[in-house]
Amino acid sequence: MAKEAAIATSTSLDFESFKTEVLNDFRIACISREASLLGRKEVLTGKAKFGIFGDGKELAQIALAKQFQNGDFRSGYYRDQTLMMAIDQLTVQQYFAGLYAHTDVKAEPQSAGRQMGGHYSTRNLDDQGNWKNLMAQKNSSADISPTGGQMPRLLGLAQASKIYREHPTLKDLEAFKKFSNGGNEVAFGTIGDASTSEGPFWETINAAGVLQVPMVMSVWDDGYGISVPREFQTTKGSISEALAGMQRTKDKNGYEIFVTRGWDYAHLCETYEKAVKIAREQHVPVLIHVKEVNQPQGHSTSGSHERYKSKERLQWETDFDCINKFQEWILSFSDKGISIATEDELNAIRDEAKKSVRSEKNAAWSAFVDDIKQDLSDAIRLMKAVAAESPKSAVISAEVSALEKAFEPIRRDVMTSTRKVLRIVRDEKTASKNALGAWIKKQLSNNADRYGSHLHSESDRSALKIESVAPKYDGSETMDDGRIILRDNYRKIFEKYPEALIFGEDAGKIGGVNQSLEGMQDEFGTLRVSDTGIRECTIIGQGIGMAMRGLRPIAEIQYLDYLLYAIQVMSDDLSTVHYRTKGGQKAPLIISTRGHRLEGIWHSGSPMGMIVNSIRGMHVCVPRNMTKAAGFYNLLMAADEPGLVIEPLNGYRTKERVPTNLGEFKIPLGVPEIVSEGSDLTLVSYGSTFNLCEVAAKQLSELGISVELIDVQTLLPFDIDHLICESVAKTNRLLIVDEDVSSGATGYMLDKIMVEQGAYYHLDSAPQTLSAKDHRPAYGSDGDYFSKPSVDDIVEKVYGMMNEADPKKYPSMY
Ligand SMILES: Cc1ncc(C[n+]2csc(CCOP(=O)(O)OP(=O)(O)O)c2C)c(N)n1
Ligand SMILES: [Mg+2]
Repeated sequence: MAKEAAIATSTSLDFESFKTEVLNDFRIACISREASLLGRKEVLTGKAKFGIFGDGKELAQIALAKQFQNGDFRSGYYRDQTLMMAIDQLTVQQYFAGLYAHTDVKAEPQSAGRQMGGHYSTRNLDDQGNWKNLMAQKNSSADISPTGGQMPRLLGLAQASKIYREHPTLKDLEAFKKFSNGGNEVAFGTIGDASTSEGPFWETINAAGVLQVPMVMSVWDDGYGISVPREFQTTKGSISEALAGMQRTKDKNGYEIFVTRGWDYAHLCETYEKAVKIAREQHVPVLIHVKEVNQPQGHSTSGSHERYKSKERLQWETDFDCINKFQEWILSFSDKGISIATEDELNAIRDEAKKSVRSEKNAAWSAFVDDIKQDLSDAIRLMKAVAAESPKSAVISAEVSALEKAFEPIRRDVMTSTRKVLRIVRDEKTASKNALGAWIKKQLSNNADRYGSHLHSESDRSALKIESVAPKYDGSETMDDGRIILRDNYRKIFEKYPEALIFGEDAGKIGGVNQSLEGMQDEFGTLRVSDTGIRECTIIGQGIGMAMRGLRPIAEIQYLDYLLYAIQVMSDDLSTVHYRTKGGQKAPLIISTRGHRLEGIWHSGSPMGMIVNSIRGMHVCVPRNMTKAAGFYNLLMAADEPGLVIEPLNGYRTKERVPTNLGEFKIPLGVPEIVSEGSDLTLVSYGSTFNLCEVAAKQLSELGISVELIDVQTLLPFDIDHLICESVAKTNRLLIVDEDVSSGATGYMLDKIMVEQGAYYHLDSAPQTLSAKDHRPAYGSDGDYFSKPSVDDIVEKVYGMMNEADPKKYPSMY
């Protein structure tokens, strides 16, 4: 590109300002590069465990950063250090703190040491868990490692701008000014060329084109995904060619697609300026294919690129090193008698970058080590005191001196030594032993905070702190279909929360396949109640991104069976966001679906064991009827964390009493309901099988068996106050019933009740479980009968347990 044009595109800056800007960009590029080079050394010398760096991607990110405004969001991946530095959201010291896994959030604000280096984020919540003013800062959603995993949420981050621009009331409400200024914010996505092979990439790209959201998608195309070249990844070996059909035309919406090169500073700047303007002003998604991006150090510290790159390609990495190219470009100005800088001046910038990065790295290391030093000196002092009082002082002293001599000891070394010493003196009764034991306990608790806090909200709006409100009834015993209770409850939610949105397959125009949203779109508009494509993964992504920008989305997944398409993003992204930022970000998304019963292999699923084990960090509600479901929605709306509500599929047309306080009553989480009291056996279930248990309990009472019937109501959290254990203490027998596979959610519940709650102590019979068959349920009512627990199965299972206990009273049936 011509130099004059480059100057002109720089938003008509005068030459001095232009020069300053260019040199500042050069400086950032050099600093970032030095951080990559030194970062690799830190890993190779053992000071950090793993390194993955942004070398070679500097220029494109600097060009992008120029267009990044306050309120904008990034959803990217591990190569984006330069972007984070250029938008002032990452210092070099913080960068190294991340590499070392410094657990102090002040030193390492990205994740407080929880994530590998190279995983970036901004702190969007204050210390109390409340939203900061996101319009006063540049924002990055927290990265995750699965390649392409940043894509679904990117869709929602971009869609939030559209909602804020087009929503009839939100833009005028003071409370939402911290999230948007009339929807002018852009969501910037970044991805590597190889990761565009992932399904979530294509799903997101298509959905953003359909939705027409302000998303600027950059592909850093360095030609490799670790060792696998682009030709094995992408049709035509080019993502922009493969996506060319998405290009918008005069009459049809679509994408604006740009192609540029990773070493061409002027063209990059020009491209980003044009591209972002289109996205920001017109809400049109944009793809920027940045080709010819370098990878000077190869993929990561896990291997060397000499193993798989040709000599020519390795030579190209040097010849087209983007910083060298940038330097050439700067120097070429002098041909025309205008000078940005001389070679000496540029070399001075490089030298200065080297020095400053080294000194910031040293500062990060000192801060990291200092944090551990205190623990180390306390541990040594306490162990020495133990040695002084113990007859085994020789072996303890050896342990102490090994720790004293250890090279760069970490917390694990300190803990291992102290715990070993405590074991050595386990039979001694000395004050020093007690002091050491107390100190170890305190350390375990401190480290539980360092490494284990913030899986859930710790704010005032934690779901566990929201007060429950019982459904009220006016005594008229009005009954209606479950779906009507849900629908009318949704209406109340939508009136109360202007930021509430619901979307999913068939959720809009027809009001859901079960009519639980009937008429909602007419009443609240297509922006708030909308149909989506068939794309469960990005329906959740829409929800995550919008929830990160102050909206309250309810993402509809048509059937529980299809949640599997979304489980990856729920597990990797949604469930971990609060934890992986140590409370720096949240996404209070509600996911609504329906499952259990019905018929056929893919319309009757209840894979609850898989679900509860993959989404720790979320709440999982398994209501047995729609009043309960509505109560969970109301509670989750008042809270600030994500939850999944699984409505019982066969409950939409079942009549229920209609509460008078729709939208207000709230069912607490983690509190089972003892639906009927009994003395012979505790029968535990949830959702649709609970209703079968209720029928079975009546039949059992005719057989002279008194069952205490408990609905667990939520699987995550599970029975916080151990009510089930109390029940078992009374009945001394336990049967758990559900329609997951064997050892699925029944195995989970059994562990909770027996191990965590200690109910084994009260048992007179072996605890039992009754679940569905391990095959998927066959179609039709007979398929259901022979695949899932029936009332007969439940009755006979309970009866069998009683027969074993008292065969005289309960003679064998078979
Ligand atoms: C889902 C998933 N599969 C595999 C990996 C392992 N992995 C990490 S990076 C990477 C290559 C990604 O290449 P590309 O997207 O081109 O990004 P680049 O590293 O080249 O910038 C792979 C396969 C992963 N992190 N996630
Ligand atoms: Mg690549």
